[in-house]
Amino acid sequence: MKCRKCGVVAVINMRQHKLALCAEHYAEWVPAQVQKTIHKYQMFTPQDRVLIAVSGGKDSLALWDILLRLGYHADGLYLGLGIDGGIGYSDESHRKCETFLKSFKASANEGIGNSSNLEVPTQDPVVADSWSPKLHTLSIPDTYGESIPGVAQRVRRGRGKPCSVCGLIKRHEMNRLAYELGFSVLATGHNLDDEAAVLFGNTMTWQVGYLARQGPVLPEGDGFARKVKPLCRLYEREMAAYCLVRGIDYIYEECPYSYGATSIAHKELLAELERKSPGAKQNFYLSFLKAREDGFLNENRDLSLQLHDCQRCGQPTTAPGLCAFCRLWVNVEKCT
Ligand code: Q46
Ligand code: ZN
Ligand code: ZN
Repeated sequence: MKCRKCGVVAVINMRQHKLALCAEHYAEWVPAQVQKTIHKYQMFTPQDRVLIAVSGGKDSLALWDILLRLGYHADGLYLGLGIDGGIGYSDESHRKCETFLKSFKASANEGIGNSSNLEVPTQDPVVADSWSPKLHTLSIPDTYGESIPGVAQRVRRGRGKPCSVCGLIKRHEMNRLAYELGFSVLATGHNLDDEAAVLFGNTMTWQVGYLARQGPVLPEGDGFARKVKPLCRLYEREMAAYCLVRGIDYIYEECPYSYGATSIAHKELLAELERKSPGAKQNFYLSFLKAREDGFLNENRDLSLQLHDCQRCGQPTTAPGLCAFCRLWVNVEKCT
């Protein structure tokens, strides 16, 4: 298989695009696709400060690399969850984020990586000169006195499987930190496989509320940063290939609690469909977005939700009193 652009040996063949590319052209094609997504869904502009939730995995580190190469002001946010799983999972994933930033800065100083062929958006020159990316780190056990698996052990919500409390805590803390650190946008590395699997799950049970909120952009609201998913049109394998061609070292191990998740079963089903019919996943997700845009879910309905300020942390919540995050910690304190 040869690169469509230059004819040398291709490193990836994307059957859904009928496109094969060599390493060099692939490393340029991916940021160009991401830039198109950012533009199409009006995610952010070069004037925005973007906070990326980085986990040390391939998607979030690839996203950080791409946004920096495109010239955006993007910092990383790492949340230490206190997960060991016999492999020192949290420590190792934190190290991968630190190593990424160090090597990105080193190669940027040597002028590697910021390909002149990339369409770099115009920046505010004052900010561009003085700005340099940072990794913000917050450890949940150090801040709140308990790790995620520890919280899950104590409260009924997460017994045996910490993902539910983990999701709740991560959402709350990412939102809080984006706000406190003055970022207008919070970006996550969800790829098309993730989004298609979530869509599949929500469709199986017709979760209309979730479907109405599932999209590449969740607009900002009172006390909520705008949330965006710039990789939502790229396949998971494409992100792995991007890390490979860019030399990004990421944590290969999944979180030890991810095994057996329903979303993994849904991913396997969709992968089977994709094998038989290249582009099936992409069609499923992008047609949904189109239908949503056309008003199929009457999106505005949910936006009129009445929000209250949580009495403890001040973040918006749908019920008066405490938000789910604060109720969780009150329960943990009760069980101490
Ligand atoms: S980190 Fe947390 Fe995931 Fe691990 S405990 Fe579950 S939700 S699987 S993205
Ligand atoms: Zn090529
Ligand atoms: Zn609260």
